[in-house]
Amino acid sequence: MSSKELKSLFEKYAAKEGDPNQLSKEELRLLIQNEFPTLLKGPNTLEDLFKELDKNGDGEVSFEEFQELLKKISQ
Ligand SMILES: [Ca+2]
Ligand SMILES: [Ca+2]
Repeated sequence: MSSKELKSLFEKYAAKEGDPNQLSKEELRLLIQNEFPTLLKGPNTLEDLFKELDKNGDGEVSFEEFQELLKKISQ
C-alpha cells in the first residue's frame, strides 16, 4: 500500500466523527475491521494497537501516528 492510499483511507475513516483529522478509537476499530482484519488475529487487540499508534497519548490517532501502521502491515 502506498502512503497516498493510506492517506485516503485515513481521511475516509477519520471524518466519521469528531475531528476529521484524527482517528478516534471507534474510527480506528472500523478502519481495522474493514480494511485490515488480519491485524486483529492472534494476540493483538484493538486496545493494544490503539495504544501503540497513539504515541502522544491524547486519545486520538493523527495521520502522522497512523503511518506507523504501514510498518505493521508490511511485516
Ligand atoms: Ca475523527
Ligand atoms: Ca495521538
